[in-house]
Amino acid sequence: KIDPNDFRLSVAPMMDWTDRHCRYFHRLLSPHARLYTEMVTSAALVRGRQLRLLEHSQQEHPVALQLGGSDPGELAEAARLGAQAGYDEINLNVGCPSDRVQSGRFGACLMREPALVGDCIKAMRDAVSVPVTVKCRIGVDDQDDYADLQHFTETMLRAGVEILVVHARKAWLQGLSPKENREIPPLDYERVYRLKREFPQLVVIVNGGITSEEAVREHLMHVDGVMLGRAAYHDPYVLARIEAVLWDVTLPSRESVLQHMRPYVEAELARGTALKHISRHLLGLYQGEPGARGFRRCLSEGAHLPGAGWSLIEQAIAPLRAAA
Ligand code: FMN
Repeated sequence: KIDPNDFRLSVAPMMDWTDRHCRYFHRLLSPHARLYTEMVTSAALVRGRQLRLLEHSQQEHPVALQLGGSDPGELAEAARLGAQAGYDEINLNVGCPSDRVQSGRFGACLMREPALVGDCIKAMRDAVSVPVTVKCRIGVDDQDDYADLQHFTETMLRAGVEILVVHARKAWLQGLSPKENREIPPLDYERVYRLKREFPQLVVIVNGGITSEEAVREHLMHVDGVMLGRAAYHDPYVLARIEAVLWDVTLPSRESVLQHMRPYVEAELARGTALKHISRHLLGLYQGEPGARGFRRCLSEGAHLPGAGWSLIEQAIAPLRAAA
């Protein structure tokens, strides 16, 4: 049985960003947030047998695997592999507009084919017992009336979707880069709120442009959950502030969060992971604080040097500690 409370806060799937190191860090900042993997294509898992893409640590839970694809049989098999690997949720990407993704017929272009998405969802649901969820946009190209979103949502509900994440802007499939598609089409939160009013049984999560705990509070008056993408990456401490507000816990210091990374970093270094693959996700921790630039510079420059280890992180914090 799905508890909407479990979906109040999540961190968006982001290619090249939300890898397992990043998710481990975000988990320390927010013990309750739902974390999403980068998108993994069903073809990579099923045809390519790239099962290493499913690697994650036990501390990441609750963690969702995001899949990209449009072949019901292949997605069902990929979902099964994901559930078997321990993921708590399987999410289908129906919102990503990049060219590469369109050529394989998945991502946002699938909003034009709700029936096909419905078939994918049914096949995935038959294959796993964890929730199967969808992440979509409010529209694509000229298919951007509320009625289009309503029809898409009805089809998802019929296919058994109980949780829908909606990036509150449409995507232009021609002419805009993926980055422009995250900035240019205007945000329309009201459409997402309306969806929740009209489909109260559906757990609705709003995404797009959310950057503060105040904004989170406001959105939660209208929908079940919020999903943060870029803000969580560039200013990760916002996750701790939101956690403190939503779950009424005391705010940990930035430094204590970093110190909790230490055993993880040391274990990863011991298995041969280079520090830079972990430290790049930490660069924004002091965003907005005095000394943030020095911290960022020390970490980003030092992490490329051979043999970089935990002492580099201590070195990056030292001036901030002295200032405090
Ligand atoms: N959305 C997906 O559904 N799957 C992805 O793999 C994915 N990769 C992304 C990579 C980057 C670097 C960024 C910035 C966004 C990506 N997105 C992807 C979109 C985000 O999940 C999110 O919907 C979008 O950034 C809007 O939320 P925000 O304004 O909070 O960043």
